[in-house]
Amino acid sequence: VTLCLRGSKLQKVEAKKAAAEKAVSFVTDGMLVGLGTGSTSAFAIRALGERVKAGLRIRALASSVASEALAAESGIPLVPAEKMDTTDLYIDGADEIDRSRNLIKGGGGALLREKILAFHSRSFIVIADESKLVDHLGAFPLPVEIVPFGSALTLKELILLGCEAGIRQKDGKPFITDNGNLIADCRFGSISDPEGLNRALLSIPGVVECGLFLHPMVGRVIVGHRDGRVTEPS
Ligand code: A5P
Repeated sequence: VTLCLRGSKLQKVEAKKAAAEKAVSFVTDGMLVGLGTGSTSAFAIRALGERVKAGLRIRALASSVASEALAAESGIPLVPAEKMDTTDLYIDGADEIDRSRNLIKGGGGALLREKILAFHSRSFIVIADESKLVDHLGAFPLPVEIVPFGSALTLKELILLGCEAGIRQKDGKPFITDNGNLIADCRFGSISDPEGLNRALLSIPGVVECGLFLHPMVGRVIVGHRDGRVTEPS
């Protein structure tokens, strides 16, 4: 059983890597590239670093402190935050992807910076292994970034929208985002109207952003499979 589990984990890693490498093959000289956050994005950052070492000339913007550190370690030239501009290509993972290319993101807690970079990109490629494809969004708890001030009241409002919600914890303490905020993980079960929910969430004072990345934000979805193939679901 242990060997089997280890094997399937390895295959998942290969699937993520295959999707990441395919997306990185679209990066060309002179591009400003947005770097996502999470384990799949980490493969993309490392693959991009390899291409930079081989002579590719690009600059990059990172969606989290962790991705910034990985990019620097991988030799990718980074643009300082105050010189931020629209990226030519943004590459990032997702927690769930539906058939209309709507996403849930933020499992890693970086959804705010990710959404800013995704919004201000000329092209957004989502990379994932096949386990992220779903018929309906919502089985994965929707991450919502909220400010600490009044967070108990904000949480009550979130629950009134029909979910079970809790403040994300890490090592026995509330998880704090790179922006100094909290994450409320909201279990809606199945989200039938993502646009309506996005609007309702953003109308609550104290909500900074939510992890719904909705069509037409996403340009392409590249899915890696356990046998190493990559496909683009239509
Ligand atoms: C980070 O905040 C998230 O949006 C990630 O993109 C998402 O959680 C996917 O992460 P993995 O690639 O690690 O599954």
